[in-house]
Amino acid sequence: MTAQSYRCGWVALMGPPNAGKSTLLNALLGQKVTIVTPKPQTTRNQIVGIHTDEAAQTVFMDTPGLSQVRGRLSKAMLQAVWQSLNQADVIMPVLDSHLYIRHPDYLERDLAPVAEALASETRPMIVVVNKVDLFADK
Ligand SMILES: Nc1nc2c(ncn2[C@@H]2O[C@H](COP(=O)(O)OP(=O)(O)OP(=O)(O)O)[C@@H](O)[C@H]2O)c(=O)[nH]1
Ligand SMILES: [Mg+2]
Repeated sequence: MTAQSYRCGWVALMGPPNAGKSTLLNALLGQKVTIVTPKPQTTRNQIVGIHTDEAAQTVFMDTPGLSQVRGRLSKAMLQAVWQSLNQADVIMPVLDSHLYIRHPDYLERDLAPVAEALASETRPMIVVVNKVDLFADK
């Protein structure tokens, strides 16, 4: 491999609280770098994990869950989200698919702050449909 073909990029994991962003980051890195709990709003600041392989180095940024419920997200938490989004080359919204199968009415509510944040976005996005292990009919 030539030095020119080695790639480096920043990826921001973002999305509603409890979607599994921190779990995904730990899984991608193969080690625990960020806290995972069943409680929403666990991630409170910007957490970064670096994945290195022969082809690329990827800096993954975990962010606090974006919630529509005002007051639940402190200024510092919101700032951590914007800081990560500003730095990102690629944005990965993470969604708890099992939640929306059980509660389709929650989808619009949860997506509103995410859609608002990404409304005029032109960078590449990878939407992660998470927690598919929780139902049989994929
Ligand atoms: N079954 C299942 N559970 C998952 C999966 N990913 C995450 N979880 C569970 O979902 C809960 C929330 O996971 P977190 O990774 O803390 O979620 P988060 O999006 O970082 O949450 P905040 O930081 O609070 O916004 C935990 O109980 C995880 O174990 C998955 O793919 N499948
Ligand atoms: Mg988290």
